[in-house]
This record gives sequence, C-alpha cells and structure tokens, in this order.
Amino acid sequence: MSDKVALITGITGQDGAFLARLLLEKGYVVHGLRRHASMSNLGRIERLIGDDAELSQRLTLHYGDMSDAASLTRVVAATRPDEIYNLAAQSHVRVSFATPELTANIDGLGALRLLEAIRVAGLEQHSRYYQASTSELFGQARDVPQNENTPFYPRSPYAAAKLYAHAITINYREAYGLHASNGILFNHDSPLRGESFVTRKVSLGVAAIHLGLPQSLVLGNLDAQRDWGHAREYMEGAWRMLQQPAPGDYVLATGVATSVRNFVELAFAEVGIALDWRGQGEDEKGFDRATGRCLVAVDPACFRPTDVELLLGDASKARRELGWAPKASVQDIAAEMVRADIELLSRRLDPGRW
Ligand code: NDP
Ligand code: GDR
Repeated sequence: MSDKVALITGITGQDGAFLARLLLEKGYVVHGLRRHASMSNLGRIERLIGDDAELSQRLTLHYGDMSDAASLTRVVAATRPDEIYNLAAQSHVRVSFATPELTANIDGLGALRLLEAIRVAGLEQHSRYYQASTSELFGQARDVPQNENTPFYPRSPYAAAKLYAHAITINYREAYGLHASNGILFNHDSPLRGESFVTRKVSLGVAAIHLGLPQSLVLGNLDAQRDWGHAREYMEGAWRMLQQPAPGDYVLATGVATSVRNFVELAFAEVGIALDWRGQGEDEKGFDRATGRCLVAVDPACFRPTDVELLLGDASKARRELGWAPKASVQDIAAEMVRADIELLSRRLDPGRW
C-alpha cells in the first residue's frame, strides 16, 4: 500500500470520481477540491466511494475554486501533495462558446494558478503535476491518427483555453524542473458522464424510450467522429504518467473512430431497436425499423459555431512507455451506459422498489 498524498481538482466530476477511487484503493490519502453548489455535486463520489468506510476515511474535501488563487495556494500548502491532478474545468465545448471568458479563466488561468501555488509552497521538487489536456487541441488537424507530434489547431474557446494550460505546464516543467505531465486524452465516457455530453444524452434518451417514457432524442452533428474509451481506464493511464521517472506528454486513445450516428445505433441496439435513417443534415431523422416511430431528430440549436469533425488517436507512446492499453470497446461503453441509465431511471420512476 502507498503512503502518498494526492490532491485532485475536479474531484466531483466523472474523471475525479474514478481517479479518487483508484488512488484510495492504492492506499493514497486523497484531498479533493470542491466548489460550493446550491444542490449537492457529490453524487458521483458517493456512487463510487460513499459506501466504503475504509476508503472514505482517507478522503478529505476542501472548498476552493480554480478562479480563486488564494484558495488553491492554501490547499496546496496545507496538504503538501506528492501528486496533484488538475482535472477541474468548464469542460463542455459548446458551452465554451457561450462563456468563453469564464472558460479561459478556469481552464487556462486556473492551471497557471495551481502551478503557481506549487511554487509558492516551495514544492517544485516534491509534487508531481498532471494536467488534463485534451484531444480537442488537435481540432481541425489534418494528420490522422493524432499523436504527441501532431500540430494543434483548436476550434473552440475551450480548446484555446486548454492549449494555454498545456503550454504553461510544459513551461513549468522546463523552467522550474517540475515533474509536470500533460495527458492528451481522447473522449472517455462511462455511466458517470455529465448528462449534456453526447454519449450520456444518448444513453439517457435510449433508456427513457425503452422504459416507455414519451421521449425522442434531439441531437446536433451526427457526422462528427470521436475516439471513445472508458474513463476508468484513462484515469489509470493518468496515474501511470506520474509514476514515470521523468515527466512527459502522452496521448491516451483507443485508435477507433466512431460517428455520433453510429454511437446512437449502438445504444439503441442494446435495447433491441434497429434504426432506419432518412433525410439529410438538419432534416435527418432516425426511425424504429420495427414500428416506424421517429426516435431521433436533429436540431440546429445543438450544433456548434465550429465543430471538430474527426478525432482519432494514436496511443503508441503510452503503450510503449507506460504499458497502458485500453480494453473497453465503444460497444462495451454504449451498452454499459444504457444499462446503467435504465437502472437509474427505473429507480427514479419507482423509488418504492429500491
Ligand atoms: P466534468 O465536467 O465531469 O468535471 C469537471 C470538474 O471540474 C467538476 O468536478 C467540476 O465541479 C469542476 N469545476 C468546474 N469549474 C470549476 C471551478 N471553477 N473551480 C473548481 N472546480 C471546477 O469533466 P470530466 O471529468 O469529464 O473531465 C475531467 C477533465 O479532463 C476536464 O478538465 C476535461 O476538460 C478534461 N478532459 C475530459 C475528457 C473526457 O472525455 N471526459 C477528454 C479530455 C480532457 P462541479 O462538480 O462543481 O461542477
Ligand atoms: P466533445 O464531447 O465536444 O468531444 O468534448 P461532446 O459529447 O459534447 O460532443 C461530441 C460530438 O458530438 C456532437 N453532438 C453533440 N454533442 C452534445 N454535447 N450534444 C448533442 O446533442 C450533440 N449532437 C451531436 C458534437 O457536436 C461533437 O462533435 C468532450 C469533453 O469531455 C471535453 O471536455 C473533452 O476535452 C473532449 O471530449 C475530448
């Protein structure tokens, strides 16, 4: 068992919950940054850790915010972490077009504030730092598959903010000798995925339709292709980056691209529904082949001013240096998410049964 101390920002998010569980299972003492919310934002942590008293007793949450340098400085100085994982972000690409300044502040300057907190505490030679970098940096890149040498071409305020965080992480590594690594992670999902991301929107919609709720699925760009892996496996990769003798930047990806349309088909297949697609672009619709009922429609409001059409990663460096390889396929992930949402919605519909 480890006696290390870790600090996770974004611990209440999808990845934060998986990473916290992984580190606690390895024996770490885990500190997490949480922000105040008018409704509890601890659901994911409670789902993964809550019922395990042994793990919970080594987990402490601290109020703080990536926009508040003093709170970060205080938490870093008080906890003196061996490893710091910066997962906190306004992580929704479409929302970043509506809130570009906030996104730059949290996702870009937030990373800088955390890195400075490490310096202020004099921990440059002690703490190892992980930055949640993203395949969105590649954006419109012409080279496919994308790896650590592919030039960046950000296509959203989110990606531009993350580009700053990526660059400043490398600068602190080179300027101050900090063990700081960027994990350039392609999309990774799970039943804990936020409900406004496309995979979860689809799994919730399919579960609702399966349970007979009056629902159809309204989506945007069905042609976009993503390289979808499982969040639990990607957090294992993030941890491995910080166990290396030297810091570095690593792509984590499956090497398989799937269109949004195909993901929708996989999710419906889990409940035995086959789709027929008719129409094109904004008029495209998906019909239940057996009943003719319209189940999927396209709404221009779900499109982005600029989207990323194809992300497909080459994780050979992670495979070689970290011994990391993804196992879950996109089919596995779609099926797991749909099953989990059927259970979740069943419980909501009939709380007395549980
Ligand atoms: P989520 O959106 O699920 O979680 C984001 C986390 O950041 C939440 O804990 C949220 O808190 C927290 N947060 C947001 N704003 C602030 C703030 N101002 N101060 C402190 N905390 C804040 O994201 P994921 O778990 O999916 O992703 C984790 C990280 O990895 C993000 O940085 C994301 O951009 C990046 N990433 C994700 C990928 C993916 O496919 N999932 C791929 C590549 C990169 P709250 O719960 O209170 O909202
Ligand atoms: P992404 O994830 O932008 O890749 O960012 P998202 O699931 O939001 O979109 C993926 C693709 O699906 C298309 N799409 C829709 N997207 C959403 N959210 N809602 C819809 O209704 C819809 N219809 C079609 C999008 O246009 C897009 O092309 C995620 C986040 O986790 C980032 O934080 C992370 O950095 C990247 O993955 C890698």
